[in-house]
Amino acid sequence: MNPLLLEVFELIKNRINSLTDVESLNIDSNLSKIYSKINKEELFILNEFYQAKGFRKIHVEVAMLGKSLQILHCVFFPDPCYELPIFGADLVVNSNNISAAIVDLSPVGKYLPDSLISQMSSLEVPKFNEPVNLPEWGVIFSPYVCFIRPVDFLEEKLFLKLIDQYLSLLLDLLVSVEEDEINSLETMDRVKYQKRYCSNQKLNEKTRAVLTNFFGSSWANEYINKILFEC
Ligand code: BLA
Repeated sequence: MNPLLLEVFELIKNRINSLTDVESLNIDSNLSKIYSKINKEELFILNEFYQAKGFRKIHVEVAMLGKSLQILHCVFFPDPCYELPIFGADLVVNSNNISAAIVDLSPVGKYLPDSLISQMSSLEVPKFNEPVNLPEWGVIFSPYVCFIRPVDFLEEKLFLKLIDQYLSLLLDLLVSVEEDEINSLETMDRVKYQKRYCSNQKLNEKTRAVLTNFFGSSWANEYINKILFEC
């Protein structure tokens, strides 16, 4: 596996293990470990799901599709009773180059919480050499989204550090945030924003194209709707 993906995977797993009341969620084993071989290309997907205080679902996925494509996908979907952003990261490796690296703490309201805005704006985000433009559906991301193509090992390390800093801000926020009632207006509004996050992510034609190419369109649709962005 690509070393950066492995490091990101380990970093995220360590953060998950540090959560309060963390439990792994069982899913259909046909979907947690996927293996298939098509036209001599081997396909592996590993999915892990967790739940913890403050998070309704945490999903980490590693996919190795054929010889050249590797993906690390991770989303921390917050429990909507808490005013916590959605942590999301996606790293795509194409023929041993990181072709896309994105990380964000995305709002579940019009804006991120004020305290988070001040912390995120005071982070020293490096000036990466190859920023990538967001697609139209990317309006779900925060102004602090980082979407780049790392140009060298140093940038890979800096991106790894940024992922860690975003996770650290998220988990610090969890300690101070109050739990709202499940039927409060605030909670219901946050549910609405999580749904919008998922529906916009489903418009990612690049993800759909890759999954369709390897597994066919009906499998890809079901996987996107039920595993990646079920809400
Ligand atoms: C882009 N996602 C991509 C790309 C591929 C995938 C191949 C294009 C990379 C490139 O331009 O070189 C593929 N991503 C996958 C697949 C899975 C996956 C197959 O997760 C899962 C099996 N995507 C997310 C999350 C975010 C995200 C959580 O899953 C953000 C936090 C973002 N990926 C994202 C964005 C793009 C992308 C914004 C660029 C899309 C575009 O330019 O149209």
